[in-house]
Order: sequence, then C-alpha cells, then structure tokens
Amino acid sequence: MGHLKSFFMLLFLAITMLPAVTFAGNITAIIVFGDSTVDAGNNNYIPTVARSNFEPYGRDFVGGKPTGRFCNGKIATDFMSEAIGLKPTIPAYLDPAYNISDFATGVTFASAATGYDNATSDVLSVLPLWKQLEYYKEYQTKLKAYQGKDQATETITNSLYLISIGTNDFLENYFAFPGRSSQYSVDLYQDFLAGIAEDFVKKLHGLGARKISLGGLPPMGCMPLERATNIGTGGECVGRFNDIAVQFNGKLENLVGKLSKELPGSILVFSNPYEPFMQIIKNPSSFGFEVAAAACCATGMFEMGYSCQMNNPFTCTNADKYVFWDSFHPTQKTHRIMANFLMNNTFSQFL
Ligand SMILES: *[C@@H]1O[C@H](CO)[C@@H](O)[C@H](O)[C@H]1NC(C)=O
Ligand SMILES: *[C@@H]1O[C@H](CO)[C@@H](O)[C@H](O)[C@H]1NC(C)=O
Ligand SMILES: *[C@@H]1O[C@H](CO)[C@@H](O)[C@H](O)[C@H]1NC(C)=O
Ligand SMILES: CC(=O)N[C@H]1CO[C@H](CO)[C@@H](O)[C@@H]1O
Repeated sequence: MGHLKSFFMLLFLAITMLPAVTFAGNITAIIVFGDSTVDAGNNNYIPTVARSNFEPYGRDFVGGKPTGRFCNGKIATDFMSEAIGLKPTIPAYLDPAYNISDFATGVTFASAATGYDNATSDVLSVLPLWKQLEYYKEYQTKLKAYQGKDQATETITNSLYLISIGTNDFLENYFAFPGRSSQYSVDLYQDFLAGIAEDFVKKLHGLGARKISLGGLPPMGCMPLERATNIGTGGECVGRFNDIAVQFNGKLENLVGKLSKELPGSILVFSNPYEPFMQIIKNPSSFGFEVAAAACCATGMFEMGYSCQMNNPFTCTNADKYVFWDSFHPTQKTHRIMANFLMNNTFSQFL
C-alpha cells in the first residue's frame, strides 16, 4: 500500500510539475526505433495493411490530422521531445513532408507491427529492426552532409536513443503462428529476442549512440483485444501474457545491466512501462479515466487499424475517458501520463 501511495505521489508530481526547462540539458535529438507504440507514420510509405493514416485516428492531433500514429493524438515520444525542449512531435523518417533539417532534432524509424524477430516483421511486411538501423546509418550520412562532420558527431553523441518494441513478437507471431512456438519454448524465445536486443544495442553504440533507453513490455494481457479472449469469463486480463511480459522485462533489465558495464561511455537505461501502466489499468479513476477494459474505437474489443473506422456509431466521443484508443493501443492521455512518469523517473539519468 505504501508503495502504491508513493507511486501516486510521484505520478502526481510528474503530472503537475513537468517544466520543460528542467530537461533543456544538452540532448540534441531524440532518435526512435520500434513498433506502433512509437511509429509516427513510416508505414504509410511501405506496402503494408498495418496502417492508421485515416480517421478517426488523429482526431485529437494538431489539426485533427491522421498521421499514422496508432492513437487519437500524440504519442509518448512526442511528449518527451516537447518536455526536453525539442519540437512538439517527432516525425517519421519515411515521410516526404520532412527532411534532414527536421530530423536533425528528432526522428522515428519505427514501424507498426514489427518486432525484434524478422519473422514478426514478415507477418505484415513491415520494417524489420535491422532495416530501421540501415535507415539510421543513412540518416547519419545525411546529417554529416547537413551539419558538417564535427557538429553531426556531437548531435549523434548527445542524442537520446529510445527503443520500444517486443509485444508483437509474442502476440502477433509466437502465439499466433506455429513457426516460432514449435522451435522455441517461451523462455527460449525470450532469450532469442533478448539476444537480438543485445546485438542491436551494441551496433547502435558502435555507430556512436551513448544515451540509450531500452523499453520493456507493457501489461500486454490487459489490451482489450486480449481481454476479448476472456469475454465469457468477465473479460479479465490474460494473466499468462502479463507474466510473460514481466519475465521478459526481467531479462531485458539484466541485459541493460550487463551492457552498461561492457559499452564504454554509455548511459544505458531500462525503461519499464509495466508498473505505471498496470496502475492506470487497475485504478483508472485515479488518473481521470472512466474505462480501462474496453477501447474508445468501435466496440472497443477488437478493432484496430482498418477495422477502426470512421463513423462507427459505437466509437466514444471523448477519448480522454479511455485508457485505450483502439483494441491494442493507448489513448493520447495515457501516452502523456506514461511519458511524464518515465521522464521524471527513468530518464532523469540522461539529463
Ligand atoms: C528542407 O525543407 C525545407 C522546406 O520544406 C527547405 O526550405 C530546406 O531547404 C530543406 N532542407 C534540406 C537540407 O533539404
Ligand atoms: C534478420 O534478417 C537480416 C537480414 O536478412 C539478417 O542480417 C539478420 O541476421 C536476421 N536476424 C536474425 C536474428 O536472424
Ligand atoms: C553536456 O555537454 C557537455 C559538454 O559537451 C558534457 O561535458 C556533459 O557531460 C553533457 N551533459 C550530459 C548530461 O550529457
Ligand atoms: C520534470 C519533472 O516532472 N520533474 C519533477 C520530478 O519530480 C520531482 C520530485 O520528485 C520534482 O521536483 C520535479 O520537478
């Protein structure tokens, strides 16, 4: 109980006391890799059905614009960029509306529906993690041409690198298709994914990244789409998936501890969304929400991407009352709370 109370205290402070200046520091850019939790529209420019660049997505974004964020508005990385004193939203690398002068202060290479595992990105033909790193190398080349070698090196060193990925490896791949589950136990699959994470962080460090946050998994058994599988028994969270998230997060945390010692000059953190997210789901009203078990869009149980359609009469009118926007993704308000929480706790080490 004391733990819970102090959590709320922290969260209260995080929400009420977030002054942009605190984080002005010398972070030059936020560079993002991952899946739909942090994609700002890269998938609009590749042939995949994993898209959200249509209404009602983005209805609470600047100008009511659907961007390809799987959200009604901004996502956590946008709020972080703003809090640090950089720009208010982080653009997608493949979006032709932006160029290197925008990307110099922040960019996302993320792709909705991807995972650590190449077999996960294959499911919906999205950008694999290795491809995101290829784009990052291309970005470095452009940055050097744009800023000059010395300043570009400084930008690269002082950028904050955020990695948010992994849920789809389990829910879209391992538990959806027989391939990986016939090859690996859950435990060994986690080790396989953690091995890819390790390789990725090392490569990123080799390219000059120093301030790196490896993100953990949320309580993925509580996404409305997963709860829907328990619909006959009251729509509870799927405990097994939450247990897997906790277990995998433990492995990632150990990995970060190990790599911190191995990689010279690095500031590596494991940023864990699990507990704060779980508190929101368990006590939605404490955070100003009314509904945590179902999403805003349509029936709130199944729809996301193309099945979350405009004019569905069941779609809620005020997304701020909901923890989830579609059956798989949080609302802007949840993203904002999570961003504040992580900024004030985990990320203080970078600043
Ligand atoms: C980026 O785009 C802006 C306008 O959209 C343009 O003025 C600028 O020259 C471009 N910069 C580069 C480096 O291409
Ligand atoms: C994923 O695919 C890339 C490109 O083919 C390859 O280099 C990499 O080794 C693969 N990753 C794994 C873990 O097999
Ligand atoms: C800010 O930049 C200065 C000079 O480049 C450096 O010495 C210092 O470590 C940086 N601070 C942080 C928190 O990275
Ligand atoms: C940016 C931010 O929210 N900073 C706050 C973090 O929490 C401490 C207290 O724990 C506040 O003093 C900061 O203002």
